[in-house]
Amino acid sequence: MLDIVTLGEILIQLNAASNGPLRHVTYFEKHAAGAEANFAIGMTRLGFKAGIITRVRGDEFGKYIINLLRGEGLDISRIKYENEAPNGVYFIQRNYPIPGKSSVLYYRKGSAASKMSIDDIEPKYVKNARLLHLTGITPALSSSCKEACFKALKIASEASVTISVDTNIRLSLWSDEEARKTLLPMIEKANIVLTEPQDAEILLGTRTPEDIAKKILRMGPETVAIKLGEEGAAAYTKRKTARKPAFKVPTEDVIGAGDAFAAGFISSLLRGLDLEDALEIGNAAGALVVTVKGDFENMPSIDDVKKFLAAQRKEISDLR
Ligand code: KDG
Repeated sequence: MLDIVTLGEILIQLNAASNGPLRHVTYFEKHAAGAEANFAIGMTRLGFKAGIITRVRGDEFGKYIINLLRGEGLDISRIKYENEAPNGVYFIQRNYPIPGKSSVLYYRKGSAASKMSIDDIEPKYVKNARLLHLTGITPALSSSCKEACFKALKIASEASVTISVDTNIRLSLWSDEEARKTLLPMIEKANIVLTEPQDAEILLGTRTPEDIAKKILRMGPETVAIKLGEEGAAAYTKRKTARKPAFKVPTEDVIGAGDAFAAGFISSLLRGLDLEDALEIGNAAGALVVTVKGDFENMPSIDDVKKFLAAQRKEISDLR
């Protein structure tokens, strides 16, 4: 039986080997990633059994994606082949236009994963899981993907499976209005919501963590985590509030940090840890992921988290 079920696209990622505008970059490193797969890999490394629902084209890139997910220990039994459409591709441009940040260029319209539909959602697969994780990316891929997300949500909520929603708004995939119309009903069904100020501004008209949390908690979820980038993260329930600063680490590529945070945070809640520890573990996972290229490669195991936190505490006590 699986702990975690998610649905999402895994894209081929071409990560610039050098910094600056892509028009001047000659070499790229091949990776594969996708917010939901990054999360599922993170959860697997942290000791949970996760499965992903998606479609891939069975070409060389599709085989690479499948090998990678299988190698990471994910359940791939619900991945369908969709050979009439290509696998989505995206490029990562590093340290341009904003130093210290990465930006992305997608080639994913009409991709194999965008063909997912309600037929891909087998009720038993979702019902038997402990947690269904969705993000704002999959429903933005196509109307059939959106229907698939809502079908999974309905099944999970009727079967009392815990639901987590990470808003992850990508404005290159849809408009503010479409994001709002889709994500607010998803948030209403969720138990755990992860978001960030830019997304909350679109969805709720506020960027202030306390206001974001208040509004979301009023909609039904029990726990809200707000990712604050270099300022760390905050978490709220009706009774408790916690905030933890980010760890300072050398940054190679910031993409994937949010998914790592989600895995660290949610896995800790599932383990019964309190909000403070969940935030700290989420922040640790986020910090580790940004130190290497690729969106999930440095997702930590429990042992990695322990070593990282011990090293950080030593650095802090050395300062005193
Ligand atoms: O959260 C990281 C994702 O943005 C990245 O892995 C690619 O899924 C992706 C997307 O749609 O941007």
